[in-house]
Amino acid sequence: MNQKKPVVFLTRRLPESTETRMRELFDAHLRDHDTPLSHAKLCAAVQSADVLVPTVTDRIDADVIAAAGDQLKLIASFGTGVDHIDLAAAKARGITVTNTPGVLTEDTADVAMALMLAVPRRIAEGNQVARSGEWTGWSPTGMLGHRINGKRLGIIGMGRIGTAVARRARGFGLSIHYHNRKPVHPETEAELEATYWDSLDQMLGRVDIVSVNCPHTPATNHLLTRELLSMMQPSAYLVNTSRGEVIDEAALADLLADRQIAGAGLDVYEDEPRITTALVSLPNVVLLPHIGSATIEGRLEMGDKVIINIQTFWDGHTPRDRVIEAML
Ligand code: 8YV
Repeated sequence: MNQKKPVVFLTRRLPESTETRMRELFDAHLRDHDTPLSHAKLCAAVQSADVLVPTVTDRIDADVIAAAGDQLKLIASFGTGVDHIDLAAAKARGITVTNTPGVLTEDTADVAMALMLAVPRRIAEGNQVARSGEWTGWSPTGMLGHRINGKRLGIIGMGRIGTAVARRARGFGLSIHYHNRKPVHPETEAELEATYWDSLDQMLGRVDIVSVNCPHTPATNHLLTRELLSMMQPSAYLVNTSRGEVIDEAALADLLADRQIAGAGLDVYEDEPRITTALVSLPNVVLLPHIGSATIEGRLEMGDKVIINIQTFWDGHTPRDRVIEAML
């Protein structure tokens, strides 16, 4: 057992109770302000830290890993996605990477479901009309959207979040279709009465709503190319709560503008926090600022996971949330 407290460097402000516990347990270096760190400051931080706690807003690339001192042994990320970390470079330097899976599943699925309802039912537009002072009253033909019940949902990536989305969607009368590297357990498939599509393009042409729930990895980068997006029905909607990079965003904006896709609900973007004006100017999209996991409860549980991962590692054990490249 390690007697010395690890030097733990946090790149962002975390919930107060998480920071307090980190101060008690570790030699924690906390930020005064909650702003993303520059690349240069990240490189400086890893020169003396035993443990780095980054978030999705930090690019832990090969240069940052190369700048790390030999004492850096753990990158304990605050979040589930690990596409901001060069896993191969970390592995080559013998640095363990952990994340916080499981605790943001239900929250993210809620936001996916909210977007699935908001876009076809024009909830965001309705909110604007109601506040504008220009609402002239109920009309038989006013603000008509499209029905959710009875439609087909196509989920790309049937992991924890995809499955949680499917469970919610069933309650709204959607039938479940999914594309995944492999079919889910037969019990889960039976529970959800889900149909597995080995071919993504076949599925895309046959569903009414597409929900992107796969992680962003080299294999899923621009998985939804212009060609694949063009296979969606013109009446179909797309929802993304995963990572912007899974979709060719420029192609999506073009297809939405041309009404070759009816609408989209997006929580994530290719170049966050920049959102392309091509998307912002469209009336048939609902845009959120990456709030899929943004609940107080979720953030506290993420903080707990980070602490447990660091303590487990520092005590000489393998943290349960160790990220293995092959899992992605
Ligand atoms: C997190 C996310 O809040 O966990 C993820 O992968 O996308 C977010 O919802 C973020 O990553 C924090 O680092």
